Amino acid sequence: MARRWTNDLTRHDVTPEHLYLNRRTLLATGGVLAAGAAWPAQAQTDELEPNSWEEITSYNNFYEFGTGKTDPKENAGQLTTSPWSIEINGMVDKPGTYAFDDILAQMDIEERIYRLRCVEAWSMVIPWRGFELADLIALAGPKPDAEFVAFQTLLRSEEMPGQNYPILDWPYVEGLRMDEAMHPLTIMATGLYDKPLPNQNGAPMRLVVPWKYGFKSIKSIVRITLTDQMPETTWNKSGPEEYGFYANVNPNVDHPRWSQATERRVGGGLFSRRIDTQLFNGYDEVASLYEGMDLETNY
Ligand SMILES: Nc1nc2c(c(=O)[nH]1)N[C@H]1C(S)=C(S)[C@@H](COP(=O)(O)O)O[C@H]1N2
Ligand SMILES: [Mo]
Repeated sequence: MARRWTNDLTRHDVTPEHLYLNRRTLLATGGVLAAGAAWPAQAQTDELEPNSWEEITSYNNFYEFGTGKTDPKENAGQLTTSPWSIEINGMVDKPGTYAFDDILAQMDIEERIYRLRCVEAWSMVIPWRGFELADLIALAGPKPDAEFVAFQTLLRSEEMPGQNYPILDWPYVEGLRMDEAMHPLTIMATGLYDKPLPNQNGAPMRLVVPWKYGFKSIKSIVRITLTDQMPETTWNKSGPEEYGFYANVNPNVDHPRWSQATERRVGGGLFSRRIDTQLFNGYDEVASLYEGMDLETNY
C-alpha cells in the first residue's frame, strides 16, 4: 500500500500564490495586500488583508490563560518560552528532544497569510511566519506505518493559571491524520508579521492548519507523537457531539448550537461584517484528502 502521507504535489502546486507573500512583497505594499494579477477571480481580495497586530494579539483563545478573549494578552506575559524544547517520539527512527533554537536554525522560515476560522464563527487573516510541519517531522524520521500525529501543549500551572481550573482536561492535546500533517499548507508558526510569536498566540511554536477550525491549531507545543491510533483531542473529550476529530471548516455542517454558514470578520470597526464561510475555509486543494468520506459523520 502506498504510504498515505506521501504525495507528489510540489510546493508550487499546493501553495497558492495569493496565500503566500514573501517579505519583500509585504514591505513593498506597506503591509497591506495589493490586489494583483496573481489573484484568482473568485478571491475576495479585501478579505485577505491581514488583521492588525493589535487585533491578532488582543483577541485570542488560549484557555490556559483564561476563557475571556483578552485574558491571554493579560496573563500570558509570565510564560517562560526560552529555553524551550520539543519532544518527538512514537513511530519515528530518531525519537528525542529537539531544542527550539536548533529546530529554527534548520528550517526554511516563510511568511504565509492564512485565514483563521474559529469554530465560534469569527475569523481573522493572519500573516504568520513559520515552516512546514512536514520538515520538522522529517527531522525525526517518520516510520512508514505511522498514521496519525498527536500534539501536546505545555503543562505548567504555575505559569498557566487556567490549568488550575477544570475548564478542560489539561494538558491541551490535538491530533491530525498523517496526510493532513504532511500537507504543505500545514505549518508550525513561530512568528507574526516580522516579530517572534507573542505568548498569547502560542509562543514559541504553534500549529496552523488553515482549512480546519481554529481549535485544531494547538499552541505552545512541547510534544509530537507519531502513532497508528487516532489521538484523543481536548475539545472532542469535552464535547464529543460538538467537536469531532476532523473539524474541517464546513458551512454545510452546523455546530449543534449555532450555524457555521457565515462568519464575522474580526476588525474593521463599523464596516465589520458577516461573510460566507467557505468549505475547507477556501483552501480547496485539500479536498482530495477527504475523497469518499462523509464529512457530516466525520465532523
Ligand atoms: N493550547 C491551546 N491551544 C489553542 C487553544 C487553547 O485554548 N489552548 N485555543 C484554540 C482556539 S479555540 C483557537 S480559535 C485558536 C486561536 O488562535 P489565536 O488566539 O492565536 O488567534 O487557538 C487554538 N489553540
Ligand atoms: Mo476557536
